[in-house]
Amino acid sequence: MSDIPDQSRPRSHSSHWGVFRAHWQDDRLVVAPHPADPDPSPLLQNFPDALRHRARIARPMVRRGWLENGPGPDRRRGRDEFVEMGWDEVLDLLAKELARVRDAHGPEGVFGGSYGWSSAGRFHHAQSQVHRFLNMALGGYVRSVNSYSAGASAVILPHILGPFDAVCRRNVTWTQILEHTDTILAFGGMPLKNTAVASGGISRHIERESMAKAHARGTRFILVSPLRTDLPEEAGSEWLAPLPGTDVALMLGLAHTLAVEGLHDTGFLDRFCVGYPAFERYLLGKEDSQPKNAAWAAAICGIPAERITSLARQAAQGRTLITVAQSLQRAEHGEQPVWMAAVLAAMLGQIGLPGGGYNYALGSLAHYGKQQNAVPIPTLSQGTNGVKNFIPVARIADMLLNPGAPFDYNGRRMTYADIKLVYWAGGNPFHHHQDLNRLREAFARVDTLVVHELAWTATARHADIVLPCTMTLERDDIGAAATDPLMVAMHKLAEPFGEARDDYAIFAELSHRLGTGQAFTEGRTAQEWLRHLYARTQEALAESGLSAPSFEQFWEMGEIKLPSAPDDGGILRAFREDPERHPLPTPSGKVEIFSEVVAGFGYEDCPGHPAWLAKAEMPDGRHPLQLVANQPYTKLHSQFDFGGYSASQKRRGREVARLNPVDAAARGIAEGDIVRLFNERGACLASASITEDVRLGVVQLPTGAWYDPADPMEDKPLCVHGNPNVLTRDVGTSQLAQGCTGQLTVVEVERFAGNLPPIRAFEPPAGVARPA
Ligand SMILES: Nc1nc2c(c(=O)[nH]1)N[C@H]1C(S)=C(S)[C@@H](COP(=O)(O)OP(=O)(O)OC[C@H]3O[C@@H](n4cnc5c(=O)[nH]c(N)nc54)[C@H](O)[C@@H]3O)O[C@H]1N2
Ligand SMILES: Nc1nc2c(c(=O)[nH]1)N[C@H]1C(S)=C(S)[C@@H](COP(=O)(O)OP(=O)(O)OC[C@H]3O[C@@H](n4cnc5c(=O)[nH]c(N)nc54)[C@H](O)[C@@H]3O)O[C@H]1N2
Ligand SMILES: [Mo]
Repeated sequence: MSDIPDQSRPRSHSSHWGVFRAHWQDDRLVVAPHPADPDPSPLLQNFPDALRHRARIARPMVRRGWLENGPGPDRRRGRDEFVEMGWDEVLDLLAKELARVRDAHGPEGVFGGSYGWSSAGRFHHAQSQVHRFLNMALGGYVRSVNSYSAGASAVILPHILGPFDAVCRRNVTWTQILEHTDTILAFGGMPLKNTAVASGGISRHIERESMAKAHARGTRFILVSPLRTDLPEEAGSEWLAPLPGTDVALMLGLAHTLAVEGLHDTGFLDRFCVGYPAFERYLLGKEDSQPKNAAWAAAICGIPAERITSLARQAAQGRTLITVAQSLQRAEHGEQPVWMAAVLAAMLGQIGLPGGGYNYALGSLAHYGKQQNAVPIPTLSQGTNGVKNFIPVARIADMLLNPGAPFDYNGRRMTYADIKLVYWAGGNPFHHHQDLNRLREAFARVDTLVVHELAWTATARHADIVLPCTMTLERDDIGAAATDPLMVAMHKLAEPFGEARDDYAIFAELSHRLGTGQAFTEGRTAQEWLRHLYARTQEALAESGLSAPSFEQFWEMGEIKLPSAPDDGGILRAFREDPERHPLPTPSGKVEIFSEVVAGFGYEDCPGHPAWLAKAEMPDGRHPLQLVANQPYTKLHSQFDFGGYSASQKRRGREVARLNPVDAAARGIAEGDIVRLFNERGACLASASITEDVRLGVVQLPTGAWYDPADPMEDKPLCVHGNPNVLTRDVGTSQLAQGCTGQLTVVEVERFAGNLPPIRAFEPPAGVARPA
């Protein structure tokens, strides 16, 4: 298994962006999508060049200042040289440092949240590995909860409808849409670039053909978004472009029209919901004398009042599905659009009907709109974390900068831990976090930062100890996701780069040094773990009376098809069919249009019913443009930014920023010009693309370009490559959820007239010998 017998024979593998087969031809890996995938992702072509790219990390490295002065706060992180070290020596050093922190500060001094997507394999899943290791070797770690994806929605949805998965994943499917849906009102759209991706893997990209078929049958798609490209041409959509961040006002305008024209379903509101009367008083302006009518909404969001009223009437006819992209809640007061869309769907009375109601995040990832598997997929047990303290994931810099300070989260008053050591494996905070110059300051405060990486990301460059790990193509694994019918044998396709080791092997070695080797490995090699994890699915298949191939057979076949659970609409359908027998898991058992629990928290930034709340940051004279920092088209997050497809879509080596012709002309910006985007937090360069597909007043720069400071010695260096997170604001969505708000920020853009600085993001850092 683990050696590579016949390199010219295609072998199966999987990634978050698709299942594929690969073989070697003339010293080059040839990657071909799964033959049954109707719309494979071009992201697959990031693999071949990535394997042996100079950005890979060849051997363990230790930061010179840390080595010479020992652990401690140090502003030289990200500015210092590195020293190469052999594996035995570096593992001894790290085991000693872990023991020091454990003994002096306890596991409460270690942050092991280690947020990030790493790779699709279920065993070599870095985040699971690092959590398991820290639980067993140190007794636990300060963890993070929720995600950058769904920071606000994951907290608000259980208060108002039910668990996140019940609203996103086990709800409306594309099959139901094809049969039943007349209108889809898609806030933030359903861009095909986003459904290219699902964590754990995706074998068939069905969204393009599903939208084409639905459109052909007569489904009307209405795109509410600053970018026309947020729905594909196949959907034949109408495009409405409100000012970003103002969707709640638009939704209230729609709701007001429904209420005053008697188009709302009072039967549904009475029987299945609580709190509509209180919300309606707000909607009609009974308390603040401001009805949230179409004219009021139009003045805020920029969609004409007549279109708002006609859209409300249209939505009240036939089967209507409302979707809200994750992006809308990755912004200040991100809880509000998630909640308000649910209220709108409740007023339309269609929650729980096939193809109707509300499916939060449908179209944001390929997980949603699919059927669940009827058998469990492999997962690695993480053990038990003895530390109770945690942060909402996007509060990382706040925590490191303010040890001991209080903060609010979902009704609790909590305290930030005092972190001495940060351990990261499988994520890239210099990709995912906001206000990167502030993040650099935060990382300067800890004693030790340890990073396992396959390439020289900015996070690796800011570490004290950098351990090179294998990438997915360099090891055997099993790919599977709860909403994809294929479980994939991920065959090793290449030898590890340089001295890179699997995360598992690194943690096993460290565990042995810390005396917890047996607990961590349970005496299994990596190959034995794969068989062990496979057995769970195999047994479930056998119990269901289905064919349950042996591990050897599975490995040889390359994939097995898993059975699906019925397309039954989940708990929302069951609730609609019999609300007494199947109440929702909310406090009232019903849809909470007003939540006593949320109101009881007393948060001004998240009151007891959805509301339009003024934003701290809106475009103004100094920063007149709204930056949309969305998911990239050419990669998953920052992964393989140095890969062939990602590189081919850059211009003069930089990320592309898109803006409207009117905004470009006003600034003397021409197609292909290098521009500087800036605000008081930072600045970055990008190549300008001018297009009517972007709303007036908006500039769009996707995330994903590796942070590349012109002069790392500066406190707020210019990022020459186009990482928008030097511009974004590091604040929580509200006291309720404290989610990430990276999607929107205000900026100004100008033509960059200076000499173009070189891109160095993919050059190994100073002091590192080039691999032979
Ligand atoms: N401004 C702004 N910021 C955002 C967003 C936004 O919309 N706007 N979106 C946010 C969202 S939704 C998300 S999910 C986050 C994503 O943030 P992340 O998940 O942190 O981003 P990735 O680039 O996927 O990071 C994964 C890292 O793991 C490494 N890796 C891959 N395989 C392995 C492995 O086997 N072992 C180890 N040790 N490492 C491995 C990769 O090289 C990569 O550096 O970004 C968030 N940030
Ligand atoms: N190719 C690719 N696909 C991905 C990812 C990736 O990195 N690359 N990441 C995956 C992950 S982890 C996640 S969580 C999902 C994220 O899914 P999302 O968060 O939904 O993805 P985004 O692309 O950030 O945003 C979708 C669109 O919302 C629009 N938008 C932004 N702000 C507003 C607003 O205020 N109002 C309205 N109406 N629209 C707005 C933008 O035009 C944007 O293109 O994507 C997944 N899919
Ligand atoms: Mo995400």
